[in-house]
Amino acid sequence: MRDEKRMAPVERESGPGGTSQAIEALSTEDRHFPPSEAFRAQANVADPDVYARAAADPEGYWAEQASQLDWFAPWQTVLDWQPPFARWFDGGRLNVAHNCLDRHVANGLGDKVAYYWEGEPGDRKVITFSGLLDDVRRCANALKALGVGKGDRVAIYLPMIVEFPVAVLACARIGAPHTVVFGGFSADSLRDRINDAGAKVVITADGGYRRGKTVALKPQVDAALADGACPSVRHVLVANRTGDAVGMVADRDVWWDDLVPGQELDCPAEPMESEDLLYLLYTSGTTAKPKGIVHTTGGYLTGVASTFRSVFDIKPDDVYWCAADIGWVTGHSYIVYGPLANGTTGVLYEGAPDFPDPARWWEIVERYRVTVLYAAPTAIRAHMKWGAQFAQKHDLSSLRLLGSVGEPINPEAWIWYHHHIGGDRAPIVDTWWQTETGAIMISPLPGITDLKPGSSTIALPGIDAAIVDEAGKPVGPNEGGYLVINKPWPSMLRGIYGDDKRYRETYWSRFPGRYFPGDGARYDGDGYTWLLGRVDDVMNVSGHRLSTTEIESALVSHELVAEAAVVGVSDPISGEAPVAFVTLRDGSAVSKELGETLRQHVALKIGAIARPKSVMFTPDLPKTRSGKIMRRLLRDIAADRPLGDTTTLADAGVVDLIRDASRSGKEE
Ligand code: 7RM
Repeated sequence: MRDEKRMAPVERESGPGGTSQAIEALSTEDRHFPPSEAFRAQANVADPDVYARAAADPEGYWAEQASQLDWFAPWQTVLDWQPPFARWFDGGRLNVAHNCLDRHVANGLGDKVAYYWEGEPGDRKVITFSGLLDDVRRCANALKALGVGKGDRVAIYLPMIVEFPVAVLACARIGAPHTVVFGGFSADSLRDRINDAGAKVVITADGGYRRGKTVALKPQVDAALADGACPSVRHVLVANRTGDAVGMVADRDVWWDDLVPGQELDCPAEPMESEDLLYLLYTSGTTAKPKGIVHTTGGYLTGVASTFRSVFDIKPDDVYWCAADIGWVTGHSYIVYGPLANGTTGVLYEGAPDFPDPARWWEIVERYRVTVLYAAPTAIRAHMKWGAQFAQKHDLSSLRLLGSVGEPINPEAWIWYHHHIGGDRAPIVDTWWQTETGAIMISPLPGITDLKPGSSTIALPGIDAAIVDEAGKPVGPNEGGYLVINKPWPSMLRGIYGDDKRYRETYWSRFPGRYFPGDGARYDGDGYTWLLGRVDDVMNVSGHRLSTTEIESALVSHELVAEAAVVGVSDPISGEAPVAFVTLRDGSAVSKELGETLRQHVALKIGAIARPKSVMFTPDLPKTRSGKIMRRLLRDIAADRPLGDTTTLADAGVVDLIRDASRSGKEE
């Protein structure tokens, strides 16, 4: 189970309240940050006309983007749309690894750095485009030697080491779809994903490093495969990372270092159909079975390559760092495929942001002169909590653009990021998208869009988004509703692996013919998009709609608060009431008075209706391994219900701490 945010929206009992009612909690955020003249003058996309041009002819716009890739054979049709099934660039043939590597090497970029890699213990590697291409060819030949052919699925369960992008690209090179399982997932989750995908080979490592310790991976694979639980798996390829002793099963397991380095370099890239499967990536729903999100070749690469260029304003000498893990879609699209398709130099970092101390990220930015940094709000808030002094010790003047992804970024974190990291100079692109969308959908274009802290601004060119009520009618400004996407786009999911029925029901049944991502949103008077969280995170208090996000934002705007999560609990009078979980900044003391102060603070910022019923102080918040706050769990704690599945907790101990705090009556 990944995340409460992945709950199938159709399973919600009631909508986000009367959508005709104006949202009670209007943001008071009205700061504007227009692009500087200097930024605008050099931006990749600077002509606002691009939106109108793309809207007038979306297929033409996307065909233009696709034509920037290298195709072995041209497509015959741009789009074949049999709702809800899309085919993009049918008839076209291409190879993703060829586009990410071979064509750059052929264009004289072989010696350009593809990745600066840094292990947590401090070991470093520099890998060029031609070096990466050679490694990918050898790994691809090793996979062939293990019996993997075109169409066979390969599971990848690796730490953030160079072998990770190598393995992913080797699969793409030979047309073997990968299914990456984040290294923090349990053996049980790994087994379910391997079986659903029917993977023939598993690529793993002995282990990886996290906060100064090794984390075992191969033993988890052994546990997943034990007692013949994964009958499709023939071999396990094991990268050498920690040197920790692991058992190797005869005839099944083989060390990377024994098999890969000795392979031939000759390995032509397989010409793939545009709609051939590139990868599966599993994401949880409300039912126990995770959904295998299907991404194909031509449209996906078009989407990630194009948005990477426009949103991050990427230039040939940029050094780009996405501080995510390749195990999540952010890493697939914006560590591997989007950057490499553009021939961009990237940074890969293996470990924790606070090892050996909270200056680690800023040291990395300074060492490699990182120009573009893409991170999650939860990480930004962690840095806020640790304090700006760690960033101040380092030269961050190379940074010219910052990105945010994964959840709404509260204005306080936005301003902190902008000031302390971006030196009040670097624009912030707040990018809304999902595993299912494949690529960024709603985001500023940094040379065009005025920024507002906390708003992901407007849908990108070629993306037709709307906010509608229960009946599918567009809502007016400042009336919350459901975010929908009206037209197909190239990087959209093609389905849920092996489950067309669930695909139709989850995404296409609530608003027939339109894609429903499960998020609530509102437009402000300027037509800017404010994401309100998953529709199941929106509360209905006395018939008024309240966004957990806005209450959290209000709490975090208090100087003593580091992080806050708000959930709705049922209340006999108001229907639902907000309950807040609050982590204080280091050194702040918990008191009953402070709880009252924070309740008042929210009332002051948003309105009395939003005042939390109670405030519970916690040393930490329960997060999924991808860093999203588990509001479902908090809701259970708040209602003192038995806990659900906690396997995606970053630290299962946090739950006990919170529970203890709750039971000992520390809450207000
Ligand atoms: C990329 C990723 C998707 C869900 C999505 C939203 C939330 C992501 C933002 C955001 C507000 C953002 N994929 N979300 N980005 N909400 N502003 N910029 O996170 O599949 O893991 O999650 O995350 O609720 O539906 S994901």
